[in-house]
Amino acid sequence: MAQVVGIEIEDGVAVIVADNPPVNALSADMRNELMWAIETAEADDDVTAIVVHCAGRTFFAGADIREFDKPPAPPMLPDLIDRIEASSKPVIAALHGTALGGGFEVALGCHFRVAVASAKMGLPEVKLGLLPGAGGTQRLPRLIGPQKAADMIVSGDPIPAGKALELGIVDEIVDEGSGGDLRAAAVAFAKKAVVEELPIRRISQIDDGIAAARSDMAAFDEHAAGLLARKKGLDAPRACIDSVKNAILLPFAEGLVKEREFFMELKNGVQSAAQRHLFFAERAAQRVDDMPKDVKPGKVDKVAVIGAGTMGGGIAMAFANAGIAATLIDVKADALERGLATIRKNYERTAARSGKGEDWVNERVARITGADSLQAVSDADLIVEAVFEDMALKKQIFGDLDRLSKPGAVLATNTSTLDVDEIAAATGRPESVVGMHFFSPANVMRLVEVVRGAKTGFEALSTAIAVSKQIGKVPVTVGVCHGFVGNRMLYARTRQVERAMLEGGSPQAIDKAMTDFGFAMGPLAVSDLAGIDVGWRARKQVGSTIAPVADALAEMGRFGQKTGRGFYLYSEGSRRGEPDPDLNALIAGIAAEKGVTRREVPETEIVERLIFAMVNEGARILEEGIAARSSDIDVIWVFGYGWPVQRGGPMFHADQVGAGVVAGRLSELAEACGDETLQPAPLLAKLAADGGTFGKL
Ligand code: 3H9
Repeated sequence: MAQVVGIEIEDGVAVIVADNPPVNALSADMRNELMWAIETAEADDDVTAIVVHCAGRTFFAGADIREFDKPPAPPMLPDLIDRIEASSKPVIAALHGTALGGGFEVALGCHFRVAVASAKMGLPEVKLGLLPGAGGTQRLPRLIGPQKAADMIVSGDPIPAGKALELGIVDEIVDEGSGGDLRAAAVAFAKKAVVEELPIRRISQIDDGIAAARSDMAAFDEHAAGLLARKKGLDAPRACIDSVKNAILLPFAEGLVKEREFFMELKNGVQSAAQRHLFFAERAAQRVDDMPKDVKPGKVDKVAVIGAGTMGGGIAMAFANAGIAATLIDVKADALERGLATIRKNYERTAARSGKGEDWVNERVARITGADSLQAVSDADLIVEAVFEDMALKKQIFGDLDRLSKPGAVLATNTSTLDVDEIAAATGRPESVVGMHFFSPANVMRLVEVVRGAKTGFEALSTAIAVSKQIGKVPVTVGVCHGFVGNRMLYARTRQVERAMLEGGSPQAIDKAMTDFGFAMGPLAVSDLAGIDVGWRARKQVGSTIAPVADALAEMGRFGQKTGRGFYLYSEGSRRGEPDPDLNALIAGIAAEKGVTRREVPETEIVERLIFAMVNEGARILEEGIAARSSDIDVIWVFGYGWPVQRGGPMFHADQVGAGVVAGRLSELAEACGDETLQPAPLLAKLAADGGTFGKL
């Protein structure tokens, strides 16, 4: 019967080998066969100990997430793990790659753990809107104490094997660097366990770590409150804490039952569905459906970034952080000097905050070299132009790059709005030109919109995608239009933010509606932070009149935080905006000029106006083929614009609300205010009529 699990006997040790590429997910087949294997090995009189080992690149990376949308199939993972733990013969987990989620829980059900030094382990379920549902919240606190367990479970971040050894999670580390072999080491450990009669260690029966916590629950509660403080709006972290608390207060079996209840409740809820959607959406976004299989991305060892402003500096840092040498080019010597100084200052600030030393700063700074002439692009594999948004200047630069860069170099523009095809036409090699739209601050924000021009070649495209991944970004391929996907939808939202203000919604009410929806900051507080002048200048260039209130503020020199006045007022040195009592009169004046009648605008209407307008623009973007799939739009908004993960992205959210409801409300709003852009896009109208969903597109 075995398809994914085999048993190999070595010197009386049964090595259970699981092989289910790519990540050895614990699918129903896998659970079934592991149950068979453990029972077979235990029943075999010639077997004295058991090793659980995985073939391929990793130990089990968790439950099979795709199964969560189907009815549960036995054996359930907690039962399998209980069975492993109950074994009368010592069971040793041999860990390599990433032992995550249910995979790590299998390891915790084993009696001992041996790991290669490069292994990582952890419980990332919270990132899928879940809690560990196969004993993780009950066993880990018993092994390492509830506070440290809560740290791992609530953050979801994996830890390296060395740290796991320190915490007492792992019993032995195998150094592959000096020729160590994991399977051989695990078998040797198993034999030692038999010969030395090491007591079988069932974590469910350990009480030491939690006994101390039981006598000081206040300390745990305080620690937990700190962990939850930054998880506003998310259900899973709270459940993680409640379940760890059960580990302290309840017998193991009862804690396990409650953990299962939490797990099922979260799994069936919309937050986890949203976060699971994003897990697969992030991976799907990296695929270009018509990319021929034999296209290989070019190697990028050296990057040149043109323009030493905030964006260029951030981009150079993003490469330097990943160990790629970058030349920062600016023809203005003072701008270059300022740019390089800012980079050093940024690294020093990070080092001071995170306790990193001078060496760390110097190492990164040394990867970035300054140059004041475009000639310095000559040996770069990838060139990213990041000068300000001026088509004539960009065309001139790309003409120069055509002459100066080596054949095969990828020529990327970081434009956030301009026509990549027009820029590419300034060169004699448009197939090498691509957009790489980073988001500010570029060393932090993870999204890169990879803009595919009409003539962009597959090699350049695949290199831009691969290098973005290499530097830890989330690349999403988009087509050419004004603002691409993210900013185009942002403009649609800005138009409605402004309309809501003119009709009577105060900046505070609008920001509150969006933070209640789940955004960390409202759109107007963000404008004040980023600088109202940024959008104002961009709108002036294209003659856009969508933001009369913001434009009026900018004309008055009210640029936001940097001038102490914007949509809010900021007292000296404060980043907390206070409402401006005079702003209402200014907005009312603009409304009167435009003939807009003012009224009370309810919060629900603000949310619908802003969010549904984005969905509508997203539908147009899909229709035009600017985004390849609706889930790409969700990834862009989550990773580039802080869309709340628990709402899965604008298109996922629209499916939750229903296309019919979205289209209906948009028609009503369009009617009421005469804004034709609010009329449902043909695709949205079609989904509404057919009962369809964006999720299928
Ligand atoms: C859990 O365990 C719940 C339990 O507590 C309780 C249960 C009762 N399932 O990321 P990659 C696919 S929750 C299904 O590109 P990498 C992935 O979609 C789970 N599929 O590779 C992709 O498919 P495709 C807790 C999965 O090397 C392919 O494998 N575990 C799963 O960059 C390659 O993935 C996690 O949350 C899965 N569990 O990174 C871990 N994992 O080629 C989730 C991956 O069609 N996984 N796939 O696009 C990861 O974090 C990364 O995949 C990993 C490898 C680090 C393992």
